[in-house]
Amino acid sequence: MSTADTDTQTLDPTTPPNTGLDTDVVVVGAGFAGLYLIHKLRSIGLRVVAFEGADDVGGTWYWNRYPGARCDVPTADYSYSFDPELERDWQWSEKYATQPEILRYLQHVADRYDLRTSIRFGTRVSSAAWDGESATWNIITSDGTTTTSRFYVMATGCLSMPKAAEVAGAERFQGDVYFTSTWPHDVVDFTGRRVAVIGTGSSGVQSIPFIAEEASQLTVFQRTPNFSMPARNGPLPEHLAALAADRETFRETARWSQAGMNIPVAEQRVDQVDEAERLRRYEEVWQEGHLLAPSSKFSDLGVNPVANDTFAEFVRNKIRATVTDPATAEALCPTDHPFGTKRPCLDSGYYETFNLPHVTLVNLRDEPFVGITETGIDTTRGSYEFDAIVYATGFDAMTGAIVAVDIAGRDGRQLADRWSNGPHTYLGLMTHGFPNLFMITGPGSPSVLSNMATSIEQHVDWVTDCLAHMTDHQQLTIEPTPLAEHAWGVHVDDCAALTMFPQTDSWYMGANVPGKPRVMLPYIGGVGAYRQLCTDVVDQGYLGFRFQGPAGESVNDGVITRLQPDVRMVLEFLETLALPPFETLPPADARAMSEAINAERPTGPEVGEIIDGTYPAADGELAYRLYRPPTPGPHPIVAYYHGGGWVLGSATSDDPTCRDLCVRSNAIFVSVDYRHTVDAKFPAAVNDAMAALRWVSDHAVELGGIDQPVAVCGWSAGGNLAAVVSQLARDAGGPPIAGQVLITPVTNTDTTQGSYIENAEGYVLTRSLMEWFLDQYVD
Ligand code: FAD
Ligand code: N01
Repeated sequence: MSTADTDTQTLDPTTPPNTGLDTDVVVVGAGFAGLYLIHKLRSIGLRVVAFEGADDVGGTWYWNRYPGARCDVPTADYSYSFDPELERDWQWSEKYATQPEILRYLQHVADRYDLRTSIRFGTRVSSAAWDGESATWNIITSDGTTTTSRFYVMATGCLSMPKAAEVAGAERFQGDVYFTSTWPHDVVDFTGRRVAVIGTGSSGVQSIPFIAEEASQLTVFQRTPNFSMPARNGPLPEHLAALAADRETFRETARWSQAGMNIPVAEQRVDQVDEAERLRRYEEVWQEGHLLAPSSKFSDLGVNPVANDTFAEFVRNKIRATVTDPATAEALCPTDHPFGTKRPCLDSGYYETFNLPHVTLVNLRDEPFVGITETGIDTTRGSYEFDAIVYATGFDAMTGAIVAVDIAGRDGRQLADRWSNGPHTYLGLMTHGFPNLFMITGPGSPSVLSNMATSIEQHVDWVTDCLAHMTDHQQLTIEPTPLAEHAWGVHVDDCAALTMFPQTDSWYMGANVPGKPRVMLPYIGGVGAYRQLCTDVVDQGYLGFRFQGPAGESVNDGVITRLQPDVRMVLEFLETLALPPFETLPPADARAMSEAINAERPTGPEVGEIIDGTYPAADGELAYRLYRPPTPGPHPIVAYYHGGGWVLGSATSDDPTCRDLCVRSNAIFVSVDYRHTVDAKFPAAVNDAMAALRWVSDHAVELGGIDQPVAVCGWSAGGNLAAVVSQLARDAGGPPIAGQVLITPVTNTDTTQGSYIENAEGYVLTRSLMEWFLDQYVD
């Protein structure tokens, strides 16, 4: 190790050097992740040097010492599980432990496993450069030292890079300034002082009631109201008893769960119960004090805006019932984003605080900042004088601490450049072009959408196993392939697209930092599913990774998953039914089987009205079913063609889908029958589809539609018909078509191409089934 400063620390003297490098692994960060990493890496005989900018261990829990700081994942879940002895020895005192208690725990862990000997405190990593010739990372730290290492692991935290005060004139203020994210170690006493808090995320919501207890006057500056539920903290959590009773089951359940903690996930949707039952369950949620309590009651709050709004309105009503001044209550009610798409909070008396006579809410939506002055804050409506300003304005999350280090990978490529349009990772663990660089809970992993203790342990275990594998196989470098990384990015986006997260400006989307690319940063497919994919990658011979060693290069290129989680769920369910392939049945039996499967589906949401009728098709009357939204009309109107390979299905076979489309798009859907191929081959279905389009267009106003062109929509074979009638209508000069919605349409009959090959042997829609459908449809 070369150094500009002679005062160097002895680093991990327990293992002798064996590579000519200063160390085998450089770890950055000594929070939950860094500490466990040091312990694990040392346990497989690797030399470790860790750098930590703080003076001590703890990470998040070292820096965020603001009044009221606690975890909001139950403490029993939010702790290490790797050592049963540690679990038995450490006794937590509350359901949600305070910052001092969690910090003491992490200090205890550092002492217990003698981790400090590997850590250089008060030392920041400023740059890191990969030398491809020697397969070495050169790490430069704030003390001017360069450390050479084979591997470089960033355990730098998802929420460790505070945002700057982004209010004009912030530097002018002459009073005291505090950031919740870098709170002083000395006691801060607000007694008798006029205090401003800017920001109402988790840090603001936790600290505001405590600051209000001391301050003579507290003014809260709120830009976006957040959803918060009472934490109901207490000394006797049932959780701790459950953990103590059967630790291994408790931990293993969390590891394979959706969010890395012990709470059941609901199977019932909101629309499957009546209003009284719904409100009863929401009241239970309110009493429970758990961030995931809502999703333990209903399965669709995260994906269905109508369902979500029932809970959002419940919370708003709680706020209205708590806050006595109606204008303040209304200002505190979140209305611009679905519940959960910005991180909700758990609080201890947050809303009640606004009933105190010395506490004022300033709604920045009504009166934006003009700027900060020497003595206070000016808004468009007035000037406020303060002795202290507290910024609870959050973090440059997930990527901030990583790109803050000047990282140059292969051929000098800068990480910040490579990620300029958003982070690119494989599994959130590594990024192409940066060999031997690992991230713990990096972007593209469940990380902040989970109990981070669980996710951190899983990542650390994976990385350690990987390095052990490389040692065993004499591999010097590892790097993900472009294909694997690209496909993972698509999968992360696919999962996010199923939810409402992308609609909301949140730090999950990078939207809280001016100029930051707007992409979904964490992976929302679930902790258990993610763990399985990481395991599958290894079991398939480190699929998607390229290794290099003295024996040469080995690449096992490929894609770990193409399936969206909802599709995976349906397919896996269908597989459990072990049904005969449709194409082995006579068409009539295939239809009967399809109807039997459909009968088992959940019903769709309530719509305003359903009308069954008939329309004049090409060769006689055929059935239709009309779905009208529950809102006042007239509505846009859509002619809908069901799926079923031109062999199966009917005007009513896509009932749940049509209900869903109707409610979500606020449009009338008219699902029409068309003749099946067995009764009448091509072009009978097309002729009927065209007749349906004409009839719906001609009767749009009568059916309750607005007097405008209709849209067409179809699923699968119905998507094909919707596309075909659009082209025919265009060529025939009408009817005019407002737009097409083609849901996984059949666009091509060449079964030697594209998805026919990719899914040839897959579930249900195999190439042989598609060929059977086409054979039935066209001679
Ligand atoms: P951190 O704890 O953030 O540690 C990273 C460390 O890296 C820091 O100490 C930092 O100084 C250091 N570092 C960064 N860059 C450099 C550099 N270039 N050079 C040297 N050192 C560097 N998660 C939950 O699951 N449940 C909760 O209840 C919960 N509560 C939270 C409460 C607060 C107030 C905050 C801010 C976050 C909370 N989180 C919670 C998320 C929390 O960050 C993680 O749970 C966890 O503590 C992260 O651990 P870590 O080791 O990955 O990162
Ligand atoms: O940060 P945030 P945080 N002018 O980004 C506002 C974890 N955590 O530190 O929403 C005016 O959530 C901003 O407004 P808007 C947890 O994961 C957990 O509170 O951008 N306002 C918002 O109100 C959490 O999600 C706990 O419109 C400005 C607030 O500041 C994450 O850390 C406790 C502004 C920032 O909220 C971050 O939480 C604490 C500006 N220029 C943290 N800039 C637990 O309870 C920002 N804001 C366990």
